[in-house]
Amino acid sequence: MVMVRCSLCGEAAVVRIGYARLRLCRAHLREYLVRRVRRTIERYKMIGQGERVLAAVSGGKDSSAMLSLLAALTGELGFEIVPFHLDLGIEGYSEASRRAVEELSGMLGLKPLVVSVRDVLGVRVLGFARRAGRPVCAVCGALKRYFLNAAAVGLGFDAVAVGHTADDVSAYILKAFLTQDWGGLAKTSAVNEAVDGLAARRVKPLFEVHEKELLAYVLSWRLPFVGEECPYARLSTLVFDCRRALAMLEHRRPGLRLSLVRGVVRSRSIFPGSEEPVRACSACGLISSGDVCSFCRLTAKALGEPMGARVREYLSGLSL
Ligand code: Q46
Ligand code: ZN
Ligand code: ZN
Repeated sequence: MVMVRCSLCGEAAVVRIGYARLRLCRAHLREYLVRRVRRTIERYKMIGQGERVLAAVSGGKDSSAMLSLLAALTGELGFEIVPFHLDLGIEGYSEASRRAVEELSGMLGLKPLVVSVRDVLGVRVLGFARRAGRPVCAVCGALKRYFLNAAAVGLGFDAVAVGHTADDVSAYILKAFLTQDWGGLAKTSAVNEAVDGLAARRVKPLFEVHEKELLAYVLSWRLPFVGEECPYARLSTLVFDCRRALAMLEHRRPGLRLSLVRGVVRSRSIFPGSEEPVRACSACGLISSGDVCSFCRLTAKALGEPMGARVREYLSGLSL
C-alpha cells in the first residue's frame, strides 16, 4: 500500500483537506486547526483578552477537540477556560462521557465543572422527558442550554463556548431553507451576544471547522473522547438527511459548506425575524421571550414546579 504523505513535511498524512488541497500529518493538522480556530475567534470577535470562558464539553469528538484547541490558544490570546460537563444520567453513555471529559481535562491541566442533572433536579434526562411527554432529545437540548447559561451567568463567565461545527451549522441552514424557517436563518451566527445579567455571550469556535478534521485530530493525538453515539441519537431526522446530503456535495465540490455558512451569516439580516424582544423570566430571572422561560415552563409541566431558580442557586454555589 502506498503511504499518503503530508503536503508540508512528507511525514505520513492523517487527513486530506479537500477545500485547501492539503494532506496533513498529525503535527501539521494540529497547527492547521489551532490557526483556523484562532482566526475564527478573531474574525467573529468571540473572546477578548482577560476573559473567562465556560466551554461545554460533552465528551464527544467535536467538543473534546474544541477544548484541546482552545487550551492551546489561552496563552497567546490571553483568555481562561473552564470545561463544563452536564451528566445526563444516560446509562453507560453518560459514565463514559464523564470519564472522557475528566481524563481530557486532566491531560490539559484544567479542572472541569461537572454537574449531574439528577443531583440538581432529582431525575435523569429520560425520566424528565417521559414526565414532560416530550422527545428525549428536545428535553436534553433544553437542559444543556439552560444549565450552561445559568452556570456562566451565576459564576461570572464572560462567554460560553459550544462545539458546533461547520457540518452542524450547514445542516441547520439547509434544513431551515427546506422548511422555510426564515427566523432560524436570521439567527444563524458564530456569536450570540450577551444580554446583561440574563444570558452570557455564546460562541462557536469550530464554526468554520469540519468534523472529519476533528476526528482525525482526536484519533491521531489520542485524545480521550467517547466514540459511540448516544443511544437516543436519531438517524432519521431531516437535519441528519441534510448532513448526509451536504457531505456528498462537499465531497464533489470542496469548500461548499464553508461558503454556505459564511454566506448565510453575512446576509442573515435579509431574513425576517432576527429581532425577538427578550426579558427576564418571572420565575428564574434568566433570558426569556415571554413572561416565563421555556425551561421553567418545561420543569413546571414535568416536575410540578418551575425549577430555574433552584438550578441557578445550585450552580452559583459551585466552587471552581
Ligand atoms: S445527548 Fe441528548 Fe444528544 Fe443523546 S439525548 Fe439526544 S440530545 S442524542 S447531542
Ligand atoms: Zn507534516
Ligand atoms: Zn425561568
